[in-house]
Amino acid sequence: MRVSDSSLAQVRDRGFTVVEGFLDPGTLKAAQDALWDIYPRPEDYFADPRKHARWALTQFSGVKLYPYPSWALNRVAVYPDLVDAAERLLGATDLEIYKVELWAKYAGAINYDQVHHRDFGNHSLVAPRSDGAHMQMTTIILLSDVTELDGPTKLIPLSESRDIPLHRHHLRMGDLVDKEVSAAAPAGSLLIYRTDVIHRGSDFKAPGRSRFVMLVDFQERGWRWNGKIHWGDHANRPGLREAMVAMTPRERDLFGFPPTGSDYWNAQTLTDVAARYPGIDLGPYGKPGKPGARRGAGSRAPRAARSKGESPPDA
Ligand SMILES: O=C(O)CCC(=O)C(=O)O
Repeated sequence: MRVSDSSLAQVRDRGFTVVEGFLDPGTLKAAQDALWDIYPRPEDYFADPRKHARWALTQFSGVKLYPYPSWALNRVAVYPDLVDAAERLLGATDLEIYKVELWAKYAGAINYDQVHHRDFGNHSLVAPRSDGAHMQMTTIILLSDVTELDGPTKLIPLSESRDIPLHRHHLRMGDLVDKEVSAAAPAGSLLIYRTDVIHRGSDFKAPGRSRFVMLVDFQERGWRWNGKIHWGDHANRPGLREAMVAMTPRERDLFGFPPTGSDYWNAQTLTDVAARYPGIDLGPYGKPGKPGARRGAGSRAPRAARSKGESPPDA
């Protein structure tokens, strides 16, 4: 579902919004089914929690970084309406996905209550601009129903926190608890929030409950003091190769893959990248040639020489 302008205005003004029915039913069902390649099904977990102790060591034990073994999960991060919302909220098309995590929580595994915090503390070296310029867009996509019993995210509207200096990104719980808005919503819903919004994860309120979400964070490329992950560090992990093959050039670009028209692309790189990602369609980037002679480190031709001798094949 396309995120409405009024929902995006709510992110700018209140700091967050919840969009119900965001994922289409087919995408949601396929992603839910694929969760069990990674996590114990709730009935298996609760049959004997001691057998699944690895998910209960800390409240972050259920966090799994992108990529995942299946396209059904990997595609959620580049869901077209999510990318569209990021472009419209951030007012830019040169975007990057700077973090994707899946997070499973099981009631009773551990106490999932968090202190109030602002996410920029570990998404940026500095502080967000309060005028919203170059905002980072953080999201939580619900892959299971999250009722008040299921540890919903609790958020404080910006209007209630304007007097709390930004440098305080972790706060002891106080009167703000009374101002919390719960992001309880059905599976398939999307929570968008800003990194200067005070919020917290909360614990389950009943036994036998579980919560599965995917967190996908976007930012405008170029502000190098912001970010969390370099995807090159994850390129050899299962699922990334298949994801790069399945994605469009635009979707790959969100992970830092060289875009069409980049002077990275030449006959040699087209051939070698095609060999690294069997099945990938590199047509939009140019025409492959014979593998080029490999240059050793330090022998990179200066830019002027490269543009003469190695112009992109479609240039
Ligand atoms: O799990 C949640 O609902 C929120 C988690 C969170 O805010 C965090 O870990 O920074």
